[in-house]
Amino acid sequence: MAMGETRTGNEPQARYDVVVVGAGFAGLYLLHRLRGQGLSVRVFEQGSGVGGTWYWNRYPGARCDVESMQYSYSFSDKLQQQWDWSERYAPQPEILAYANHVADRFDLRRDIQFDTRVESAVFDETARRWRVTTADGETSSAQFVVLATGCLSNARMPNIAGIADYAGKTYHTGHWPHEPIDFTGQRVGVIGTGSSAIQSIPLIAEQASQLVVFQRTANFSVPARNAPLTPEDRKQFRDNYPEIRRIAREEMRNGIVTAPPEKGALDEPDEARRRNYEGRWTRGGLTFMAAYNNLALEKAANDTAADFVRAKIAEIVKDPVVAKLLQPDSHPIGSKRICVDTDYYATFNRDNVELVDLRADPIEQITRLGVRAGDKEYPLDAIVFATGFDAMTGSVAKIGIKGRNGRTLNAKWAEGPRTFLGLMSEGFPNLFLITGPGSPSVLSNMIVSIEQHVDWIADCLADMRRQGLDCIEATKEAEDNWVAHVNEVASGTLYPQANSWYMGANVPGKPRVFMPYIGGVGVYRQICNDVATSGYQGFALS
Ligand code: N01
Repeated sequence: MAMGETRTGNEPQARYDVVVVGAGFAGLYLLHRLRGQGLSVRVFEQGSGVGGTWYWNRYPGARCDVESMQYSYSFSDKLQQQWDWSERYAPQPEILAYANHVADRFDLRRDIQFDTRVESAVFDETARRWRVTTADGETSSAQFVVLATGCLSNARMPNIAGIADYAGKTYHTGHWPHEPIDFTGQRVGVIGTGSSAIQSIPLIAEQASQLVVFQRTANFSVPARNAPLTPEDRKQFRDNYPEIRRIAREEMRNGIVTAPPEKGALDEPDEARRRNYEGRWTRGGLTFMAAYNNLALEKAANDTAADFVRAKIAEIVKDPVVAKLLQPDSHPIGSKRICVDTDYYATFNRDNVELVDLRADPIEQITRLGVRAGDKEYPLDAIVFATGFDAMTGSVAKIGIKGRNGRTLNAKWAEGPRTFLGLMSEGFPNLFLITGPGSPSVLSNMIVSIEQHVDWIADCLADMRRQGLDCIEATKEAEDNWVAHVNEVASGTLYPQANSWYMGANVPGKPRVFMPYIGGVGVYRQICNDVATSGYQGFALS
């Protein structure tokens, strides 16, 4: 209960200017910004600590696929000058330590309520305030609610018959236990071959006596080439941070600084193109996809990169039958999030690793002993579900959100999420989303997008306060136009060709809509800034 509040009847137990849901990277920075503006803020976090995705995803090998010096906050120069990242790609424990450091450094914990799941948020049209109820029945009243719930935070267990009968241990990569798990001497099955699986499989294979990988769709992965960062590496960034951060925000499509490609893949002779891909493969990392400017746009161009990676897989994996199964053939490269690995494909050369092709032999059921696929039972001591998330909308959908006229957000989004700028949805006044559907979000360096949204929202609340306004809502017209624009931009790319979580295709029954905005973070930032400076065109303020 807030200081000085008393409880009367059906009155909410506490009043805040802003309730924030989630204490991941978005929630932490938002709390810092809003508190700096003198607002009363309460953050509800269902975990027992800060860090969001980095709090939950503790599976072996978990690390960020965006380089540490860029996957970090820019809002505090002292912080970016002082924090020492140890490796090119920081491992999960280090990113979590960084989130904890930020929470302590900016004294954030006193306004965060841990182990508290928000169950509902209901808009009271008379009071023009949100009533927020947590799972333990506590209620609070807030003028604004911000959903900083994360895009990949609702771990998804597949609906496979028999899971409850299984006698061994089960794990989900997105909900990994806090204590270290030792698979030494065990027969382990991993279901799924997305980024989480691709990072954890090589390490699990080193411990397990036998590892069975159940693959439904092969994925493209490029080597991370992770390495320790030297003091010189760090200095190079630190000396140039203002410019590096500016370029990331304003000039890059995905918020990661890299030399922008000038040519299309077919504008070069075969040999030059092969050298380009080879150089990027050797340097490692996500910038492989920045080799040419049309890889996400033209299938023939995309095929050149896909063929290059397929050839690499064939080179690395000794058994040609296994190599063939590992070569993706059902989606353009990059149309599903490309993976970044350390020794993923080479792991299949180990004697203790077996690949099961679920396209030929689908999982029939999970038995007491293990997994049955294609008439064969694989006895297992443990099963790791690396089966992904109900992405972008899943965590929002779990909260009972009711806006004007009692309409729920889930009902409104039944055919797919609808927002203006990914920031607000019409009919839900004073409810903001951070990195929501309709914004660059998961297609970008998340911290760049998080900081942009937090700054925009914080500035908006400050503007409203200055002007004596207390309510903001997206207009239907602006939202309709934005949704049409998001779809139009996506349809000009190869992305919609994949059955990806970007499309909601990994969740049975979820509408197939390309959720993020693919126009690029620079373009998007400019649009958001223009909206704000035009007096919030597309929003109704009162
Ligand atoms: O999840 P995914 P993820 N039977 O959805 C399979 C980020 N991330 O946790 O493709 C059998 O990608 C599914 O098969 P299919 C990153 O943005 C980042 O790995 O649907 N298989 C797929 O192979 C990433 O994209 C980092 O046919 C089933 C897998 O499970 C996102 O998180 C690290 C199945 C799920 O892959 C999600 O990655 C980790 C079933 N019933 C994650 N259901 C880094 O920064 C699902 N699958 C490095």
